[in-house]
Formats: sequence, C-alpha cells, structure tokens
Amino acid sequence: MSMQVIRVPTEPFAGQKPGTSGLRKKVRVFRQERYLENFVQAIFDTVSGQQGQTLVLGGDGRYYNDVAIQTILRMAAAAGFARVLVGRDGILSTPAASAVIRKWRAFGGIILSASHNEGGPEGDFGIKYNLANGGPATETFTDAVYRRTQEISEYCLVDAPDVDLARDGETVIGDMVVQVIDPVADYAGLLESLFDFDRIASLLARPDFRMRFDAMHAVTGPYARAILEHRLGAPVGTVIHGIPLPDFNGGHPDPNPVHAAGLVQALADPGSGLSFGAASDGDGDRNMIVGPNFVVSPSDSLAVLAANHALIPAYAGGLAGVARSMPTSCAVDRVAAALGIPCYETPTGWKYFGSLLDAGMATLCGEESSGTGSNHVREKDGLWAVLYWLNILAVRNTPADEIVREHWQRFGRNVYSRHDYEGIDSALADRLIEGLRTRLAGLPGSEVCGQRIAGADDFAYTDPVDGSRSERQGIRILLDDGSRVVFRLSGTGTEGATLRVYLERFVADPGRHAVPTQEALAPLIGLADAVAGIGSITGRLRPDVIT
Ligand code: VG1
Ligand code: CO
Repeated sequence: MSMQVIRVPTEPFAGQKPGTSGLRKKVRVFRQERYLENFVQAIFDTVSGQQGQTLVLGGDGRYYNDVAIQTILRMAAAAGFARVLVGRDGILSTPAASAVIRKWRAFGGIILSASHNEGGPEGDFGIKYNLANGGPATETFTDAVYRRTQEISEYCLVDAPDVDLARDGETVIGDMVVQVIDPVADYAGLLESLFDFDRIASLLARPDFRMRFDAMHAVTGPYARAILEHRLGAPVGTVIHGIPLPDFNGGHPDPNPVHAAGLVQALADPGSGLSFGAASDGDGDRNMIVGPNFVVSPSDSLAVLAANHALIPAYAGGLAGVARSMPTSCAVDRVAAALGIPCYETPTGWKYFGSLLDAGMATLCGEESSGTGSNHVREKDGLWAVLYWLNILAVRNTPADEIVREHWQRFGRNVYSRHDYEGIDSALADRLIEGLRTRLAGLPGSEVCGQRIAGADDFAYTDPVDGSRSERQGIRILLDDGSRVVFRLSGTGTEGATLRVYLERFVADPGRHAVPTQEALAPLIGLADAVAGIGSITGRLRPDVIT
C-alpha cells in the first residue's frame, strides 16, 4: 500500500513567530483556515531526517486541543513519521512529554499548550516543538521555523478519519502508526526513580501532616492523583480541581498568590488543618509551594532545593552546577558559592537551559516565574518540584516556612518581587523599553530617588556550549548595594504588551528578614518608575499582578 499525500496550496500568515515558549495566539487566530497547518508544516519543513522516526504529541487539554491533534496526525503521516505516540485523550503535560520523548528516543515532540494563559473559545492556544533531547527547540531552530512560515506555499496531509484517542492502542493512518499511550505512566515512573517514595508516603500518612494540591482544572490533575493519591497514598481529595477542563473552569491556571488565592487562603487558615500546599499551571511545568501562612518565592524555592540536594536520592551525589534565568533572584548564586559549584545566568525561557543540561554542566535550573527542574527531563517540572519539597519535609521534619526562614538565616534573604503591567499598548511598551535603552550609558553614577546606580545594561547571553548569542534579553539596573531592577517585555502574551519589572534587594541582617516584601522593596519600586517612566508613559499607576 502506498500512501496518498494531499498537497494543499497555502499562503504565509504574518506573525507566526514563536515567543518565549512556542507560538501562542488567540484561539480565534488559530482557527483561521490553514493557520495551524502552516505553522506545523513550517516545523516539518525545518526538521530533516524524520522519515521512519517517532514523534510525541499531546497537550494540556485546552480548548481546540482535540481538533489540532487530528490535523497534526494527518500531517505527521504525510511528513514521513513512522509512529506518533499520543497521550490518551490528547493529554500530555509539558514535563511528561519531555519524559516520553527521552524514554522512547523519539525524534521530537509537539506540545499543544499556552501554559498558564486562559483557555476556552475566547482564550489562548499554543504550539511548541521539542527536540530529541526532550527540550524546547533552540532559538536557532524557532528562527528557522519563523522564516519558513514567511515563504510557505503548501502543506501536506493524508486523508484519514479521526483517530479514536480515548483508548490505548494502535491505529494506522497512511503509513504511520498512531499509538495512544497512558499519559502518566512513563512520567510517574521517572519521578519515582528520583525521590524516596517510601519516606514521602510515611509523611503523607502522618495524622499531623495534611497536604492540598490544586491542579487548577488543568493538566496536572491526572498526574497528581496518580502520583500523590494512588502511588503515595495521600488521602483521596488531596488533589483538588483535578479534572482537566478545556477552559480551566474560566480561570487563569497560573500558580501564584493572585490566581491560586484560594490555596494561599486555606494555608493561612489554621482551622483548615493544612500543613503544606502546592499548585501547578495549565501544562504542568510550573509550581507554587505554600507553607502554613507562607508562600515560598520561586527564587527562594530554587535556592532551597539546591541547598538541600544531599537529602534527595537522585541528587545526593552532588550537583554539577545550577542555572537560573537572569531576572530570577540571586539567592541560588549564594548556595552555589557555598557548594563551590558554578551558577549560570541565562535569558528568560527554558530553552536556554537545554545545552547546559545536555552538557552535564547544570543539574538544577529555575526561573522566578515558578519554574524549577533538573536534568531528569529538559523542561521545568511542577510535580517534580512538589515531590522534591515533600522529600525534604519528610527528611527534615520541619514545616516549609521554617525551612525557608532557616535558609535566610544561613545565606541572607534576597527579597524579591515581580510587578506585571498587562495589556499595555505595544507601541507605548516599546517606547518605554527603547527609552531605557537609549539612556543606559548615562545611568551609571547617577542618583535616582536617593539611590546610586552602579551599572546598567541590556542583558546579552553567549551560550557556553554552542556559542550561540542572544541579545536584548532585558534591561538591568544595578545599585551599589547589589540591589537590582530588571525590565523586560513578556514573550508569551497574546494581547498588547506585558511589562515585567523584577525587583531584588539583598538583606543580610536576620533581624530584618520579616519585613513585608513590598515594604522592603519600596525604594526600588520608586526608582523603577522614575527611571523608566512607567506611570508617565503607560498611564498605569500600579501593576496588575504582583508576584
Ligand atoms: C514567561 C516567564 C518565563 C517562562 C515562560 C514560559 O515568559 O516569564 O520565565 O519560561 O513564561 O513558561 P514571558 O516571556 O511571558 O516573561 V510557561 O509555564 O508559560 O510555558
Ligand atoms: Co507552563
């Protein structure tokens, strides 16, 4: 039987440029005829050598996942793949997709997700390509895909009925096998190999320890239930909002104190009896860790995980190095210095960690945006971080808030916050950043709001492994005392621009560690506005989201 490939003429769409993490657009944009097809074909035109290989395919279950998956299957068959591994019901969390790619030595993977962005017909959709190492495609690759989208003239597919994705098993379309797999099994097995599951199970069985995991109606529900409730024996009901819904129940599946306020409140209420809380995002790669009346800042979390690595079976042998994105606080740098290991500083976005992980130069990586992960996969991993914390709690028998406070006593506290101004007119946001750029050279030595600026630059990164260069990755302003303000525009939004202002100040004195974060950062907040003209240019007097 020889496969019949249908060639459909098409024309380029403007703006199919992947951002920080894949191509994200409104569902209504993706629904335009040929839009998804063009982008997928551009990916298949950019790769080479896929004939006879395996592709991994799945997503966070958001609206339009089901339609997109059937289209991609027909196109993958035409592109010459021999096999596609699809998560049952089209479900694969981002870290699970990475685990599956690696375990089955797949050629690459397509993940359908817009992560923490809202879902539903009026919400966002997204598509991301991962390479054979299980990690997000490099900037070199996504630049090539973008170029291809600008010259595309046809896409290819085979004629085949929709594949039933509700049951595990194999179906043939064209010359390609579609294999529906359990979305959880490979991933859960991998996590079990990293942590002390017996010890975590005993912690979860203790009458004085109660945990809540908020899956936010997104993809981690089935994963958290299988791992926490089934394998580790946490009581049924530990996982809440555990069924992935196409519109995330109308919510914003972003695990932070704003969008997961209910979890934070529950942990602040002594009557709830809860001792530990956690949440994950739309596609399962972010995490939030909450102790009794205490939200762990993601930057602190990374530092705590690094400092406690000796307690975790997979990392007890030592860390090769750690890496953080530039705007992430320098808390982990202090741990690295104490451990005598390198700490790498990369641009925002997980794709920049891949080469360091592949080269064995870094073991743990993290971002201030609630993403942490390790060399076990090539994505950030929400449940991995939760299990890491549970493993630490089980060994140290100390509540999460005390663990962080003790960490500050030993290393000092990097007080940290991010202020987001959302939905700004793009032209105004560009003007603000350009204004900062043109004034950069004159800033060092100047005094703003009584604070002396010691240095200012536009962050650029040269990958130490492959030498690739990434420029214009965020404006940094450094003060004499090591405090920092960083400005950058989000690369994951779909409407206008989002300005992110990252604020950090180091406080060594333990007597001042309890000062509320925004209070401790007030002088820097004033400086940020004065230097960048946030209020005067955008008309915004305060941020929309503070994390
Ligand atoms: C944001 C975060 C970044 C993260 C990216 C993808 O990007 O700041 O740290 O890697 O989202 O995470 P941006 O460009 O909007 O600042 V996810 O969980 O949305 O895939
Ligand atoms: Co995500």
